[in-house]
Amino acid sequence: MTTKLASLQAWVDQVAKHTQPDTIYWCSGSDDEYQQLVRKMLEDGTLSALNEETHPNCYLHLSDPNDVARVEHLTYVCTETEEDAGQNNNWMSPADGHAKMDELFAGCMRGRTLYVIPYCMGPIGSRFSRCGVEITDSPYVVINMKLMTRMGAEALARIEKEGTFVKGLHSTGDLDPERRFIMHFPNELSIMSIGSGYGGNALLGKKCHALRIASYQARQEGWLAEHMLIVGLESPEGAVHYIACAFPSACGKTNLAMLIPPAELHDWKVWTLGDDIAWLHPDETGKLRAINPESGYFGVVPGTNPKTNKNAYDMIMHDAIFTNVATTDDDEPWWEGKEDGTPARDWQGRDYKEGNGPAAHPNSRFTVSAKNNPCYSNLADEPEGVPISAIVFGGRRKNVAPLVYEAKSWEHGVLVGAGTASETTAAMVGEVGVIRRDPMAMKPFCGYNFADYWSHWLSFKDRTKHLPKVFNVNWFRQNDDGDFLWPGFGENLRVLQWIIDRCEHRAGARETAIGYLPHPYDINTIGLDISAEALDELTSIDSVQCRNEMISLGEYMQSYGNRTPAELLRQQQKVLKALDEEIANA
Ligand code: OXD
Ligand code: MN
Repeated sequence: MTTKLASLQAWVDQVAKHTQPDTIYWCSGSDDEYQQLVRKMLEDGTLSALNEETHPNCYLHLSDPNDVARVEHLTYVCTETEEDAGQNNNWMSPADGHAKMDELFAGCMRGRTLYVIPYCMGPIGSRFSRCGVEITDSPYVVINMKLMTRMGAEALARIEKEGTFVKGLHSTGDLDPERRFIMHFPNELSIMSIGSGYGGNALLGKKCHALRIASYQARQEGWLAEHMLIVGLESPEGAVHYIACAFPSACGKTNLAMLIPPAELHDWKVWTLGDDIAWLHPDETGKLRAINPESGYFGVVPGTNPKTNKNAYDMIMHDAIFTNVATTDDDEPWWEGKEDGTPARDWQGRDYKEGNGPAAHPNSRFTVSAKNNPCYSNLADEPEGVPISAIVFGGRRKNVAPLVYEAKSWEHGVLVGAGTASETTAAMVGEVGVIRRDPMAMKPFCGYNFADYWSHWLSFKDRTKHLPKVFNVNWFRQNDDGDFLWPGFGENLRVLQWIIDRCEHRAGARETAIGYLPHPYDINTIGLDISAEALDELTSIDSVQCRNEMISLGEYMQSYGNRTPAELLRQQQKVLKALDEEIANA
């Protein structure tokens, strides 16, 4: 396979000339090709086979120990001016970015195969989908891309018809963190990544294309590319609502997207559309429609068990790639929180010893096709996507944020999104558990200046008639003893039920300075073991804490200078004033 698209052929030729691979291979995306690559990697040790009886067609990849997470400090957005990238991104001029990357890529594929991967983000036939081509020297990337995207011949046919595509060039290089960079050139629709074989740094369709480049394109074209799961909730009466939720990395998006209703809500059905990324477009009827650009899941493994996420647990029992998990004596994958089996070898392939830290890396991952998911929505391949009833923001917060609240308007909802902050997790290199601002859960992923991004969000007020309602949730609130107040997981459906009922104008709430909060009795707690005190705490706010939070959010937004939309600052002042009144009247 090659291509009849001259611009694509010319780019592949030029990259090959520069990187000097031994061979060039155009990926067809076929199952045979996947199997052949797996066989090759089993032979050279890139993969090892897991227990064929308990985990058919499952493989383990152990990455270099210093290449286990996204590297935000080495990730750049190369716009013409530094202001266009914003302080939310590392910036380099396009000329400097190219010079640096050209030097690093020179001859880097010697002795290796250059794989050309045409892919489509979103259903092949959807007007909302966008295509790209990733060139990589990693067969591990190829097999992951096969599960995560619509990859191969069909995508190539669309690319040849359209004539445009995002160019993604990747090489694992020598895995030296000193020579590791992930650069984005949004004006050229191109990405260059070297020195890492890890997921978000190397599977360029995901964070690099579907979020950073796509968010940039979405602003130009009038849509939104967001770090959101999409889930369909079908009530016992058969009404289905689709909601899109933006939570920072490793805060439970995959679990929520595959939620299993608790016994008392067994007559609800939950359908997964996506677990990480949503592309939202206003449609002709004034609604916001969402597609999931991905076709698989690259999820955090630790903590997955039949109680926390039975759907995920079942779907990774076959045809899955595991990265950086531990293994048992009989080659089953093992991770902290699996609650079955004992580790024999850790994520570095060493004999497991307690003093050596966790057996599975905290950011160990599974890759599976979405088709493995028992609650995969049959609308996930629908070209027109699904209409969104509610947008939900959330983070991991010990205090301040209540269990759930509803924004008072779209503009206020944008402020709520901009105020998202969360304790950091192992998904990125750096300290875990410190609070950081993560507006709309897009801090690592917005391909341009956040201030312009907030203006873009606000502009939807005039773009479409029936905007979704906006909510905020926090499953992670703790009491003074450090115990979680809310059980989370499947029980979160009770909160989603309130959200849907608010959309249907049939649930109660009380107005507070920060938004509409449920009364404790507005949350369905039938059969739930929760104390009245816990529920009271979850459904109330500490106005002084909220005031401090609002002040710090104001300072943060103002640090973006005069690009920060005045409307957002007006919304912040409004909430602050209402909090002042609440405090004065207390
Ligand atoms: C992810 C992330 O891998 O957000 O999805 O880090
Ligand atoms: Mn993510």
